[in-house]
Amino acid sequence: MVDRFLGFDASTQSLSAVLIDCDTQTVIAEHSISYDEMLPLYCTENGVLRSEDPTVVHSPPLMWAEAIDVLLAGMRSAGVDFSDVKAVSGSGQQHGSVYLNGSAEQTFSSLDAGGNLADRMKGVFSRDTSPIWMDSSTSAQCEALNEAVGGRQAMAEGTGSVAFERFTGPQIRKFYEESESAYENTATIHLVSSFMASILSGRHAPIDTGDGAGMNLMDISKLSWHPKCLEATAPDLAKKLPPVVSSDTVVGPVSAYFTRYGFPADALSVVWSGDNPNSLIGVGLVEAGRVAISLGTSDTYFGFMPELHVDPAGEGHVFGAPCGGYMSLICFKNGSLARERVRDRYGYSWGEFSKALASTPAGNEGRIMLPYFEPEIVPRVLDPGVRTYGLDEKDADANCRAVVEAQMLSMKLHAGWMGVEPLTIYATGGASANRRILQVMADVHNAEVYQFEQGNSAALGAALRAAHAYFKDRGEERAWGEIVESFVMQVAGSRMEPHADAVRVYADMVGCYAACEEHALRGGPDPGGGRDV
Ligand code: ADP
Ligand code: XUL
Repeated sequence: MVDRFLGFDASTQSLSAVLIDCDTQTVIAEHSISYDEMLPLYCTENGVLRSEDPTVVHSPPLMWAEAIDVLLAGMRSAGVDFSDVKAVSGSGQQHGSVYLNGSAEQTFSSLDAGGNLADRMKGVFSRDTSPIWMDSSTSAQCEALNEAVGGRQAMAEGTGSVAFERFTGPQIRKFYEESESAYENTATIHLVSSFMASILSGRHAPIDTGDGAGMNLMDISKLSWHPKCLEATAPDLAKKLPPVVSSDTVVGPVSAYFTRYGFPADALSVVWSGDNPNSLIGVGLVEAGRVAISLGTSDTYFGFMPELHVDPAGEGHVFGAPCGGYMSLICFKNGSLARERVRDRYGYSWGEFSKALASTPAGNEGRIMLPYFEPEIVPRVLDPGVRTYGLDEKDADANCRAVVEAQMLSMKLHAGWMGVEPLTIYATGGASANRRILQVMADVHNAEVYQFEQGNSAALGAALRAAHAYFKDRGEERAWGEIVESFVMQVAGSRMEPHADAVRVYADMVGCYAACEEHALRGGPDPGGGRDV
């Protein structure tokens, strides 16, 4: 018998899938499509739609649906065989919300009644676009929600995070305030994860406790909807949200629609989760003490957290962990796209960017950049703009180093509340392929850093969750350690050691970086050389 499992990753810029075989303990296939390239009709740039207001960032949910067809058709023509797939799950970019009218239920259950996914799904939306995690347009709603539940601390203790602009609750409230009749027309509100899972399942799928925690709507202790938050957000919200369930819930068999790609009729569809909870599994962080840094569209810093405690400064988040317990996380919006902005400004390739890192000294001779190309999540910056200290815009190599050092120093500065001084960091996401970036990571954090065989930890984590849920459903539950051990493999020889000299430089520099933040964001004294670009 062959036990194969498929994990999707519906991320900001692409849809990917990883097919694993639990018997041979191998990754069988891995495919990815970029929305901009493969679905140009939706006119996205880096997977998103911008508007005149830079704080408003949406994506078309119909594009995500169509991407499933494009990806699976591509995999089939590349010879990938789905006939032994036992279960499917997935990973969604977190916080984004999808608004469906009352016809969605019937549509999900009759996907195979003719046409492709995009044809079938066209009429189901009560809102054509979905606000995503990059949207920061809901400050007023955040303030109102924090107040309604008894203040920032009460919101953080109740839901795992203070109200954040990109979180789903504030976004829903804004939609209700601005488009009341469209809100009333909305029968169901999904996350990206539960929307995609609904397509795979042919019925409304629930939301798991990993992704549900990114909404400011879920009680983080009880792992169920928080009545006070729901009430404060919008009328009748309880009726519009799918149930919240544990991350190993089987939704049902995969929709009959997918037999056209060769999926067996009895393959199971398992609840999806957010990309960060999936990555926790996909890098094997099922125990405390180590952390992972994902360098994707966003940069995230996260770890397993056995006991619940929230960030008193209100910058971090606590989500449910798919393996039980919790995970802590901080998210930086100016991740890969900020590195790309600097790289592109000087017409560099990634190879040249790496050379720039190699040819400049740790600490950049005291030159510092605050890389707020976009509004930033941590620290909270609503009014974007890059600030530099002693850095000459014409010095291309120093600017490349400055953006990477800023990102790593900012992580170091803002992750203290998690209470973990990591000796080992697992690096994942697209930019983790770049070893020069990882050397800065190792030096700033004074930790060894490993790369992984499978760079897409979110899709791999989803496939591993599908496997865990499948065996549990059969009454043959396997320990998480057993599920992840053979797949979560560090690249042989990828271990990066911190360099003692650089570690000393950064131990001093973190204070200077904090002083620059203080000056730029809170009117602290000018640490010298400051000017904006
Ligand atoms: P997502 O969060 O959307 O899943 P990925 O994890 O796939 O994103 O990462 C995509 C990003 O990886 C790209 O935007 C690109 O900037 C970055 N990237 C890819 N290769 C390199 C490289 N060699 N060096 C630095 N960054 C890279
Ligand atoms: C996490 C966050 C991002 C998105 C997109 O809170 O906003 O990491 O999940 O990757």
